[in-house]
Parts: sequence; structure tokens; C-alpha cells
Amino acid sequence: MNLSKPYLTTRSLQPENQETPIQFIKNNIISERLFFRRNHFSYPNLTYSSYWLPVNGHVRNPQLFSLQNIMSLPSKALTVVLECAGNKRSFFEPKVFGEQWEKGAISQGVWKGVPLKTLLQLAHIKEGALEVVVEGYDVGKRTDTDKVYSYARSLPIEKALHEDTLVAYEYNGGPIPFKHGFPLRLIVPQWYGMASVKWVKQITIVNRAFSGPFQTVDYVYYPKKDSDEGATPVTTMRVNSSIKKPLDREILTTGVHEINGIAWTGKGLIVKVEISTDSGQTWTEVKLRNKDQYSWIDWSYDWEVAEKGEYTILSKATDSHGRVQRKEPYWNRKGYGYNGIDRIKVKVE
Ligand SMILES: Nc1nc2c(c(=O)[nH]1)N[C@H]1C(S)=C(S)[C@@H](COP(=O)(O)O)O[C@H]1N2
Ligand SMILES: [Mo]
Repeated sequence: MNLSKPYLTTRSLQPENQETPIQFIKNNIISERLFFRRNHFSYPNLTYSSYWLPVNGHVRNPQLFSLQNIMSLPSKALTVVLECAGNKRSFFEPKVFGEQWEKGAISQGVWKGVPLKTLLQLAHIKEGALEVVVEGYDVGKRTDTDKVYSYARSLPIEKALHEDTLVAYEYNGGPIPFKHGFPLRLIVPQWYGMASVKWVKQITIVNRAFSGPFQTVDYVYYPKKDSDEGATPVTTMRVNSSIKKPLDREILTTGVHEINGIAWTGKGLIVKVEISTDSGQTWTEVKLRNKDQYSWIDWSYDWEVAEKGEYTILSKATDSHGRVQRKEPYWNRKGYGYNGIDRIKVKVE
């Protein structure tokens, strides 16, 4: 009997940042126990007996929704991959500061809720609305100032009105687990995880660009080390793939081994995953499974290896917008959006 089971990998305890042991996960619907946790502050103190969600700002009919109101509106359930923009940060060369995530700042499951669009329509957005600001209940100090901030992010109005941008209240068929945003969490398919605000406190429609620090200081690509020149906001996920099996530096015997992993993108669908077992000299297209609109796909390849030696195995995904993983990731000072071709090394003896 084998009783061993995977646990989260701890990156920091306060605030709590833990990654999913993606290499050991077979199921594509991640349970609460193994869902990565990414927090900027301590968990909020909420009193649920009086939970109301205001939708206000640049609107004609400001609203105050009860949870019951929200749950009585037409809902939808979507399987969505959430990837932290800092996923794989530890692989950047030269290295960058920030949580040193490996491959596990990513998870997915089924989120159910009401489209944000429905709430915005009930509030009657006024002409000239530019962005929708979503604020969480968690607050704290940042390292760069003494001011206290809440975690808040904005979405451009088009993305806020997208029919699959949800104010979610269920995860995998139950209430959203507390650490993942109970009772209400924004879910923004195709964008990096920072957009999916947990513990939603307030939704405000604005007619100018929102400039909170999680919008204009963090979650910005800074291509230069010493200046902010060329800064662009972090939004949709880049095309990406991860090898789950074998493990990096695993020792194998000659014979047939399954190489498997996942691939995902924030634009369109994954259309191709290629594997190389000879450091990139030759590539083979592999089998793809379950192409769902917003979820990762599984891929696998049976590798027959007859000769002993060391092998570098690579995986490279292509999406339906023709975006392909490159060998060199796009280096940026804060280490977001790493999507270099995935690489492991094994020894066959
Ligand atoms: N309120 C709030 N929402 C938040 C965050 C946060 O710190 N506070 N972190 C964001 C980031 S950067 C990511 S990657 C995801 C992580 O979600 P999880 O902790 O459920 O995995 O939540 C996002 N939403
Ligand atoms: Mo993140």
C-alpha cells in the first residue's frame, strides 16, 4: 500500500504563498488541498452575517447586492486555469527578485458564478465608462511605502463586459474555499491570476485609468533593469507548457517511458505541443487531450530509449494565434510571464 500523497510547496508563510506540486497531480480538477495560494497580505477578517456587494461609481443605478440576489441570477460554470504571472520566475536568467516560484503557481478547476456583465447591466453603466475596479477585503502595507492599501485591480470595460468574466461563488461544486476568496471572487479567464480578485468587497465603474499599486507598480512588464522604459501591463497569459513526468534529474532505465505534461494559453486554444529528447535538434508532435476553452490540455508521449546517457527533454506549445514558446523567455525586471520552452534533464542507466 502506498499512502504517500503530494502537499503544497511553501514559498512564504506570511503572507501565505504556496505552490501546487504540479508534477505529482494526475487529476485536472485541482482540489482545494492542492490549489496554489498567492497572497499579498494576511487573510482578511470578514463577517459574513452582513455581506453586501456594492456596484457603484460611474453608473446610473448604484446597486447593493446580497449573496442571495447574486445567487438567484442566471449563472454559468467554467473550467478555468489560473496561473500566477510569477509562475516559473525562478527560471529567469539573470535571476530576478520576488517569490521564487517553480512550475506550480498554477491550478485549475470549475468556477461557477454570475457574469460580471449582468451586475454591470443592472447598475446601468454611464457613457464614458473606461474601467471596472474590483477591490478585495484584504489590506496591508507594501514594502515600497508606509501607506495601507487594499488589494484592488481594474479591468478594461470590454473585458469586464465579456460574458465569461465571472463573479464566482462556487468552486468545484461547493462554496469557494476561504483562502481562495469566499464568498465572492472575480474570475477572469485567459488573464494571469492577479486579475481574479479574491474576497470581493466592492465593484466601482470609473471613467479614467485606475492607478493602484497592483496595477501600475506591480503586474507591469519592465523590460529594462535600470529604468521603467517600455513598461507594459501584464494581462493575458502567454502560450506555455510544463513537463510533469519524468522529474528533472530523474534516473531512468532503458525502455519505454511516458513523458507527459500540460499546455495552456491566454489566447485561443493550444493547437500543437512538440517534444524533443535530444536538446532541441529534432521535435515530435505529441497527442493532446481535452481541449477545453479556458483550461490546460494534457499531453503525453511514449519515449523509447535504448541508449544509456544523459538526455535533455524539451516541450514547446503553439496556440491558435500562432504564438510559440521560445527558447529565450522575455526577461523583465519583476519576472512576470515566463514562458520559455520547458526543459528537464534525465539520466538513463
Ligand atoms: N484580494 C486578493 N485577490 C487576489 C490576490 C490577493 O493577494 N488578494 N492575489 C492575486 C494573485 S497575484 C493570484 S496569482 C491569485 C491567486 O489565487 P489563489 O490564491 O486562489 O491561488 O489571486 C489573485 N487575487
Ligand atoms: Mo499572481
